[in-house]
Amino acid sequence: MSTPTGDIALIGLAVMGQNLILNMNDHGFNVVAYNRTTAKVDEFLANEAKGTRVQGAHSIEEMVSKLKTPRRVMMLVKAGQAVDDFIEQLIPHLSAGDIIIDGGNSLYGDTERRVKYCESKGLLFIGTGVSGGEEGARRGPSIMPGGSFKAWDAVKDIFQGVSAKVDNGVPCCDWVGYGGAGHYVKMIHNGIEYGDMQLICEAYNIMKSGLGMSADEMHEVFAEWNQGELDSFLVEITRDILGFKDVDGSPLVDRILDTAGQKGTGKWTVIDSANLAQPVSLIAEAVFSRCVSSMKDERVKAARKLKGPNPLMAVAKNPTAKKAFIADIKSALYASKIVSYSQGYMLLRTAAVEYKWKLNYGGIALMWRGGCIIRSRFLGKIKEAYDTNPKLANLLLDDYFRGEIKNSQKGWRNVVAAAARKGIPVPAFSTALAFFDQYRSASLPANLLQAQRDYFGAHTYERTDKPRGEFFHTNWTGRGGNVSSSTYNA
Ligand code: NBP
Repeated sequence: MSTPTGDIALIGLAVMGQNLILNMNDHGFNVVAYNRTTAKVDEFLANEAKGTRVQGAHSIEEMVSKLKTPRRVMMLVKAGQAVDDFIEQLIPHLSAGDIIIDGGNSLYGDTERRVKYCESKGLLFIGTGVSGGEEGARRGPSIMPGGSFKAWDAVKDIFQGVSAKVDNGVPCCDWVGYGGAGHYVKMIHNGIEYGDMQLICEAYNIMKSGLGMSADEMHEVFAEWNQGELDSFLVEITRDILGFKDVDGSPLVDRILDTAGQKGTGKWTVIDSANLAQPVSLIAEAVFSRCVSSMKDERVKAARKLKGPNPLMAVAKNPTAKKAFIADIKSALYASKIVSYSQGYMLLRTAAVEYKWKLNYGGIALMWRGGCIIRSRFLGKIKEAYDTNPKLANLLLDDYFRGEIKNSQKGWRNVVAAAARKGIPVPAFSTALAFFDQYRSASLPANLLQAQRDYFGAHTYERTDKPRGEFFHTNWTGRGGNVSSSTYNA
């Protein structure tokens, strides 16, 4: 048998797998390609991979036999059972110290389990987020690896080599942490992506419904926004989408049905935020907004029966006032985005404590700065904030972001108020503002809430005139007993 020459094997020849293989090949790595449906291996070798050094394999055994040791096998397949099935198929062919890598969008809890399982078999396991879609995989994605730390040295050159680079060559890839940490960070990335997309859609909707603007006019606005602090991949593609014409020359965006799909990572972020008691309200609104959008038939029926104000705003007719209002929309988008990232980082910090990960928050911002869907200039500022103060309790308290919110606040409030008056839904702008106002409130109406809980369920309360940790119960009606409920938070 000839000496193995493969640096890494990649299972899964769909859009991500094929492009990542070609990217690895460009960087000098010898990749062995395999797919469940093996006909795709032959198609790939005969077409996209023609003329490269990529090798094909038609069975797991053949694939493994072509790899140098320690063997590195990466999967880019549908998350879930397919990953577990491949692990089972791989185990009999691998030896101690070999590395299995899952680059799909797996749930972090599954990755935690797989790390432990593979380590119990003497193998190493990495669960890594790979973001950037087709273009990222081909030209340089953001890569967020976690799992068995012992495997990092053996994959670092490949991962950092093929990843996106920022600031003259800094890779958007670094070790995240043990167990499911890499996939967790990717999940938060996707949740934030949901939030960013929803915020942009709300800005678009106010311009369209409230100001009566055409796709071409909005194309100009997004082009301008992309020059400043909102400079980001998602604002850039929104600019291009709004300028894109259908075959008859009209904007294609106006012909696209308003029902959004989702594949789960936003929902997982929200579920975990609820489990960890972290108010990630903006991502939650983004997930629920997709749910409402998908109720198209019901909405069409409701639109005939439930009437609200005419959405067209008076400022739409006055060019100076319109321009000023567009600037306010930009402020609302920017301030809400700051809140969304603050909430995402709150969840990351709590998860790090709960799941015992040592996360580098500035490093995470750096990984997201290039290659991935939420890449932006803004993330450079987040990195600076955490580099200056790695223990920063909340991004909103950082001097730079505090200043930015201060400057944006008037416009932000104006937009939320105007949208409410005109019946234009802005769930993400409004929840961001509500959170901001709650977070900066030294006192909230939860005193009344505690009284209500104690009234009907004897759940007890603490008093402002007594030390924290002392709990009281009042017999509010004179009919209740003196027994109180236990005090705990679920
Ligand atoms: P898909 O998510 O569409 O998965 C296609 C691959 O999964 C094919 O190789 C297919 O094999 C294999 N597969 C399926 Br489907 N069911 C299988 C099963 N039961 N057993 C074994 N193999 C199975 O591909 P993708 O869009 O390239 O994404 C790959 C991974 O990367 C996913 O986890 C995805 O969530 C993640 N991701 C995707 C993107 C993106 O923009 N598309 C971005 C970032 C991350 P077959 O050819 O035999 O059907």
